[in-house]
Amino acid sequence: MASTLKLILFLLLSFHIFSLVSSHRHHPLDSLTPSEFTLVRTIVNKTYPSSNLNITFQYIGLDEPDKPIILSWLSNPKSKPPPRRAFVIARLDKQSHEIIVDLSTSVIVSDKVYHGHGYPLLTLDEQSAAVELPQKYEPFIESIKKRGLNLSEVVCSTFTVGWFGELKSKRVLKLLCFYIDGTANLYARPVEGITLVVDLDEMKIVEYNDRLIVPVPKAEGTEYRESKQKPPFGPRLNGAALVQPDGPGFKIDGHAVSWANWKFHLGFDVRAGPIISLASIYDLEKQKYRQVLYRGFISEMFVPYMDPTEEWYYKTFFDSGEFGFGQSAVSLKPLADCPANAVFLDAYYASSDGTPVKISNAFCIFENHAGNIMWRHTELEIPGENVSDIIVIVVVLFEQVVVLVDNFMVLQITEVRPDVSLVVRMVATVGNYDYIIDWEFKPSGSIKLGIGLTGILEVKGVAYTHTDQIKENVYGTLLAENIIGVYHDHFLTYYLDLDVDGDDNSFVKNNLETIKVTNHNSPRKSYWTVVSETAKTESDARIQFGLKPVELVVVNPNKKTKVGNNVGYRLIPGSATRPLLSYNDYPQIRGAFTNNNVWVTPYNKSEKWAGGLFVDQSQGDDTLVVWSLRNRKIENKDIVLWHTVGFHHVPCQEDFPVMPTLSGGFELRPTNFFDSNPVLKTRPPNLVHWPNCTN
Ligand SMILES: [Cu+2]
Repeated sequence: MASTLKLILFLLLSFHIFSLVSSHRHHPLDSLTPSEFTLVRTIVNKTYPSSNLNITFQYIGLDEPDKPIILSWLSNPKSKPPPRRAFVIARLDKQSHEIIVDLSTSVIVSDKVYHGHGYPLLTLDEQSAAVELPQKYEPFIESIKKRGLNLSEVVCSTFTVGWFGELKSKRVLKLLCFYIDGTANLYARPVEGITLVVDLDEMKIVEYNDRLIVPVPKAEGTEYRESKQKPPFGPRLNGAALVQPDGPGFKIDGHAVSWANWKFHLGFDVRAGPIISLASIYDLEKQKYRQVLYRGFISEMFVPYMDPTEEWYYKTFFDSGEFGFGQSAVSLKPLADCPANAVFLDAYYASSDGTPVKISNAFCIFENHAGNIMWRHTELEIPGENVSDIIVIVVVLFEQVVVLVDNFMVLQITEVRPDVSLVVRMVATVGNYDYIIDWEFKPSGSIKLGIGLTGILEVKGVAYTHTDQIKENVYGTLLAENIIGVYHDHFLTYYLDLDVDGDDNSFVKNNLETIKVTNHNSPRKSYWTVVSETAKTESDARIQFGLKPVELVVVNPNKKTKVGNNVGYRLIPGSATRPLLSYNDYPQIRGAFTNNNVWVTPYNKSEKWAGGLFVDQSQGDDTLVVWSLRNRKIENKDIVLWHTVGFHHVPCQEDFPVMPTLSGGFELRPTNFFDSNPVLKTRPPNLVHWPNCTN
């Protein structure tokens, strides 16, 4: 009996060891695993054992190996992968520590105290603790009573305070509170006029201001839950089925994804959210994969509100660096957030005490059959000959038909390729707003980076119930009775380390310029042509959209197509939106990386976060703007393209009580990268036959 038990134990143990071993076979760019988070926690806690030093982990993420190390590993992926390291930002004794932990040797490689401006990412735990404080704070209880509200129906939320010229500041955040009586849409019912300031190191309320009483908007009309809606319902939408009887056309090996002609690595970071690395595309002619993007992610998101009054002026958020896009990732709902053919992946981050937290279904990956056309042509110009030929042609060529137009007979050729793409999706719900982040890979070589804005607007309570009553500046749109949707912007800055067919690239501005015809050889008076300019240094590559027509291409000056063009990838922007705040306004000093839509920098591992590593209450001294001032050489170098996509948001009534998705984004598109159309020889996808259906 005992020996049987031993055998079972042995088998269980071996299986456990085996599963550990197999789960430790990392790609060097894999995000940290739960056991690695635990290891980091153990190592750091062991270094600071004193229990009265209340250590909190504000950020733990992969300290990715240097690029040359990854590239050399890639050339021989069977070789030993580079050592795994974690980068940690911890708060300890009111100081921010930057710690690097070597996970293979369990050793702290470096630990330095940060003395600069700004503070790290806010953890969910400290925000949860902060919002509990008002419930026991006597002046607040009094203010709520004064308004005739029920304290148990009041919920507070956290808001970063920004920076407005203070020389020194404590690590604080502000709380604003909302009334949830009769609705799940708490953001629609602000208890306006009260501001609380919480010191996060002390975890106590240090400032309180009850400045004015404004009617709390009513609950009626604020619900978004289906179960709470009353008839009439509509518009009615019919369902559709999406089946892939042969399964998905993509493969996921760990976090490496391959599909059609693409392969890439999908990582997750508590701050950035999704990180796409090592995206390369298979060239059918050259019979090999060719590099496109070494690494891409959303580096920062700047959301300044346009209300300068006491309760609102500071609302100038940096959603990625203050709240964390990854930390804000929510579990995706199958069949709703993603289609039926989607595959879901979980993600992990570390909570403030360092223990791993799982976000189930944080990503979905799916083949997108959106009903779009990849390419097509109908040819009407080829004359037909006689009817018997026509019949032969129709039978043999299947897609070719013949039409008779006014007795003139033509052979009509139609070729169509339906578009299919691969989408990687994550949704970050940063408080009231929901951001849908899509990376879409197309067989044609394009990468479309989509961003969808939905969720609840940040609104302000006012006394007005009709626009006729408004005689002052209210800084927004009256959306419903007592509710103003305040004007604001969303600026998303993407980090795009393009490696077009190799890591040494150049940035080319193809200016479209009007040429006047001055001689009399042509009846034309003008035309436009392309005048190319290669950016030599960083200052040549700062672009504001909308000023003049230009095509922006990242080329590999060392690689040419058969006919001699430099291989490249072009940036096709979505909109020409730029900040409207004065350059010397404090929020814009911190968000100055949005002053240009495009920046190009030489690759530097430490330059990741456009608004700086410590963004909360930052003073704008560690931003993309400051790095770029060095005006480094960028021609035929390993370069990084930074692109800001902006939205000026003038709220409208349709955005209330929940906002239909507003979509934006941009495209990275091959430009003389291939020798000809890379999807010329793509066959239409196989027809799918329903398993038990004869008709
Ligand atoms: Cu908005």
